[in-house]
Amino acid sequence: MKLLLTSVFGPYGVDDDFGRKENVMELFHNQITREQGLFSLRFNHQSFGLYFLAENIDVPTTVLDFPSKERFIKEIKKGYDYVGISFILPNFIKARYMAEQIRKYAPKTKILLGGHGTAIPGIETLIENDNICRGEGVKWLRKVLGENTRKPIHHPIMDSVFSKRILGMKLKTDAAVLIPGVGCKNGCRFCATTHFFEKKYTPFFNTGKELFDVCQKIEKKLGYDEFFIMDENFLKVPERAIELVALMEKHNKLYRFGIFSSAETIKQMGPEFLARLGVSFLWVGVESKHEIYEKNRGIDIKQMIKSLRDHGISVLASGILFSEHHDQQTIMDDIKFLVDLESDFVQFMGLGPLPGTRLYHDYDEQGILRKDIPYEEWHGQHQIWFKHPHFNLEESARFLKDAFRYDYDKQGSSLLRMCDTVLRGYVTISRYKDSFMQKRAQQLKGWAEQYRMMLEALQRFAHNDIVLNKTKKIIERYDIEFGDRSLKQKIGEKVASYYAKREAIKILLGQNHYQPKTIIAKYRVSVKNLAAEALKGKSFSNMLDINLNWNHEPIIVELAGTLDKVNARAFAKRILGRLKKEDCIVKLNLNQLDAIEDDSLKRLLKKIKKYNQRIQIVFNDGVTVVNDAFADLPEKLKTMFIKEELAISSP
Ligand code: B12
Ligand code: SF4
Repeated sequence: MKLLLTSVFGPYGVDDDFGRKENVMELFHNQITREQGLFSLRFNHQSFGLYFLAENIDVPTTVLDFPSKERFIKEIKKGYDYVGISFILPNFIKARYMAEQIRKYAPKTKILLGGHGTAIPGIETLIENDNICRGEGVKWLRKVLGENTRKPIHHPIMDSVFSKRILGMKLKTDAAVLIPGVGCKNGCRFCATTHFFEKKYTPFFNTGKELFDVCQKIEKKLGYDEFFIMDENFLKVPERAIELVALMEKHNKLYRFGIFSSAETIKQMGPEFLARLGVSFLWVGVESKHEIYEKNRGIDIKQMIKSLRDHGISVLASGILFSEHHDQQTIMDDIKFLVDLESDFVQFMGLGPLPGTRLYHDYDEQGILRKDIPYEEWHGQHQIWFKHPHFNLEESARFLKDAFRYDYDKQGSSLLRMCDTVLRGYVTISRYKDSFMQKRAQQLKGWAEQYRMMLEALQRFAHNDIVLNKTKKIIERYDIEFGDRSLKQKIGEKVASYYAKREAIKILLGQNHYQPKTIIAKYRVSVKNLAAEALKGKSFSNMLDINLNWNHEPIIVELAGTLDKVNARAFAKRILGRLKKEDCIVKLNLNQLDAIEDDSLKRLLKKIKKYNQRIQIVFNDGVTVVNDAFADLPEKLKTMFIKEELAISSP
């Protein structure tokens, strides 16, 4: 049995038949630092759910993340028993198209749908499918595949981000993702995740010890000591976090974490605990200056954020625009309130009634949902999709953009604010006397020294006087605290400024749109298929696909796609290696080739000719591209072909 798990296809964040330019596949650049120009933090996240599922089932599985349409179609043609598509609401139309392609090119394959998009009303009939997973997927998938649903959970070992760029500099990933569980029991009216997971928390790892073991495993494999915790409300299970800190102290591990947590849990644990835990980044839902949500009742959020930043924790305060209480004046009160909190990051999100939520249900009953707006536009970073008494669609897009711009104009870039936070953290934590906190202080100092190298670029490219003065003050404080910059730092500054300038030019030329690369990961692929992969190697261009029938005598190698000079050379090298090592006979079938570039076939044959006693090359007369290339071959190479119809089964 074979399973393919796939995300929706790209390109992302472009205006086309399947998506919109505002729906960018980058967390910060999409909805946080989007108006911060060259200071916007750029990186991609893998589709974690897919890898998490693949890691926790027994079936041979391929994960295809961020494919192109063509790459996806090529993959499904390999004949999977199941293809699982993970999608969210704004990617509905992509998921529908993909399911149609599966029915067309792989009619025997069963289609599984999963992810938040499955909350769409009537999804059963809107997208071709054989089964739909609404909610937690591991248990569900194990059940569908007839596996033991009670087996322990294995955490995948994977980076938290890739293609990281700051000031246009490509940086190595230095953090892994940690997924302790899904869902949140707080049940906020607008929140898609709490509703999708039935207003409860499903832990994958119940104790601090279990999480600590996962961290150690990841550290051993990847060498990272930093983790991004993908859990909607990590501190909501305080015992787990407390045990984790105790183990870190006991084993002298200075792990650092980025987390999401709600204000009531942060208040309960306090900034000192969070600093001890090593929280370097904290995402909190402030939503509005009015205490509409239980989680924020009676909490002085401004004071809380100040205190967290004083402990070296960069805070992201998230706010909602176009709530019921907003008119053109009160919305400004909320925007100003959020900016005045002085957090490192501010996310403004347009109120979005998403299927499955109480908000959606209420608005549907009131008849104010704009169901005429296609789902591609239901993403929260452009226009609203409901009738608001005080904002029309164009106004909603304008207010949202202006809110981000206002934050940037008043507070400068988030990068600048992070420079401030690490320094403040170092100063505060240094005052703690116990040895663990002393080590934390040294860790912050190390980070501050790194951040310091960006200050010159931040000053040079400051976009207004407020920000320029703010930057100068931060530079002065760094100078007072750490004295002169080292030679290494001075060189680092120049490098950062050079890249920043380059990035500024790229932005002017509109060349700063980046797409995530396609990622293919294989799980439990059989020895036979692994051998095929080894033979194929990593150097081949994506255009050539090789299928191998290892159990056949002779061994059958089927080439599909496009043969070009580069992959022909690489393939020849591999096959020669095999023939040299093993006394085998290889039958090379060219029937599936769509194109043969220039004289690449001639080059391939010349290279492998010395084994012509053990190589048989076949193709059917009807295959025009091969026929044409064959006709151009010198006579002595033509003798390598055998005239025979082949019934070949691919692995
Ligand atoms: C990481 C993330 C991203 C990454 C995407 C990475 C990627 N490669 O896709 C980034 C930052 C780029 C992103 C962008 C956006 N995101 Co986002 N994102 C998340 C986030 C924070 C975590 C997702 C995650 O990995 N969770 C952990 C895994 C384990 O959980 P999971 O994905 O839900 O998977 C589980 C189940 O759903 C199920 N499952 C999932 N897929 C499948 C498939 C099959 C076959 C099966 C059987 C089961 C299954 O099994 C898994 C294990 O239980 C969620 C919020 C959240 N905490 O879940 C929002 C969330 C998914 N995003 C959301 C949205 C709306 C967006 C954006 C439109 C931006 C925005 N306005 O918020 C853009 C869209 C970008 C685009 N062009 O597509 C919404 C989706 C709402 C909805 N109803 O569809 C969420 C829920 C946040 C929210 N607003 O509430 N996002
Ligand atoms: S606290 Fe956060 S994650 Fe939990 S329900 Fe509310 S908005 Fe959602």
